[in-house]
Amino acid sequence: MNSNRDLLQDNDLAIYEALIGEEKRQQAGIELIPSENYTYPEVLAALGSVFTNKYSEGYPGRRYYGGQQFTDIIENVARDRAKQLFRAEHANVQPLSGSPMNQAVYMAFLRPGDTVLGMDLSHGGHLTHGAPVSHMGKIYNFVRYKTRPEQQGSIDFDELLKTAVEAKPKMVLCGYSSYPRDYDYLRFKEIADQVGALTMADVSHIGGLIAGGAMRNPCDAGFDFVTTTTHKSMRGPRGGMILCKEQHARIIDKSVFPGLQGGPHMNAVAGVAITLGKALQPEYADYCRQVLNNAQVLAKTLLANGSELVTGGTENHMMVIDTVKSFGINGRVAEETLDSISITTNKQVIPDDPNPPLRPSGIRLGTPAATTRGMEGEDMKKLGVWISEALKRYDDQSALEAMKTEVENLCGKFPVPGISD
Ligand code: DSN
Repeated sequence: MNSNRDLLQDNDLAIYEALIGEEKRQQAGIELIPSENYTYPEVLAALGSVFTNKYSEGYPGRRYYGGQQFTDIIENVARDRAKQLFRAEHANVQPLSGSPMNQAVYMAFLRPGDTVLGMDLSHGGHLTHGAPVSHMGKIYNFVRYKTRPEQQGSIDFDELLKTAVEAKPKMVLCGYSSYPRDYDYLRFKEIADQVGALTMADVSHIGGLIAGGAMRNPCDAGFDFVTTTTHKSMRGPRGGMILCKEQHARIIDKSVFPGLQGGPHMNAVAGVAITLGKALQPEYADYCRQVLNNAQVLAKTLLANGSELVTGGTENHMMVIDTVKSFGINGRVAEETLDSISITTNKQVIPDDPNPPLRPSGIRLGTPAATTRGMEGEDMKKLGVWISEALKRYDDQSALEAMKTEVENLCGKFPVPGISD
């Protein structure tokens, strides 16, 4: 019998060839975008399974369509594993991804015009945390707080308290997509309690690292809502989860469905269940520690070779290089230069960036994907030196070509999970 892949080759050559091209690209180079990872082969199997055929509006035991005996099993397993890993009272595993996940929380507990304290986008916050270009930023009144990049990116909590007293927010939101530090969640909670606000942490980037015990867990600090995507450090399929206190469970579930979404993607929910099962294994804690160790080595190598890092270093899996200050090139040129040596990163705004988002002043890098491939400290040192050399010699084609060969030789030793020869 033909494999699914043979069928694809026979019946849709354009898509087949793009798939083969993407596999070759992923295998030949290294993924250093901090929000990306290589998922488990078991998750790829679930994503391509018959669960994709099923509509499952509602929740286990309370569905609107028949035929749910197996979808109920996977959703219950996913919810139980999520609660166990995060020490959460309730878990909703249906959000299709990060943005709807956050919208479902806002729409459940805020009214249009309500005030939310959220981290400024250029300081590392996310679009859905109130950036003026997002619909969320238009519906709610986001008051932005900033970090102190020159003081290791710390948050000025005295200032935050003053802002909270003045703004009287309904919700205090923390979380980030480009902030290389950890948070003191208890301080956020204290401030929220002082002004009677709800607390929400969007830990999408570090959800996996929290599940693996390598970073602080806002559920332990008594946050009302903790949201996380499942495809970043967690290594799962694309999706989102909302963890909350039991007292909010009914309202959150209603907000996800029927409030915001229709049928959940049950093939992805199966993948989330598998991913959370992996995160419960002892090896997963080792993986998370190695992600952080690799980030330390990469950051130190970059610093030693001429990079200026936003906040001066990292406490998590990511770092941001100010490429304008360090090498006199903007983030777009830096991203393209590294692409040309098979190292994938992304251009990134830095705090209060004077440059626009498509030509910002930096790039963002992270270690979850490289760690998944089995890379360790010595490999990070090599990558750190090549990145620095490439950014210094961005207009030297022959030097870049030589580095590309070295990068691809290294990557050849670390197969991408789920891609066969
Ligand atoms: N696109 C994600 C990231 O790269 O951080 C956030 O949504």
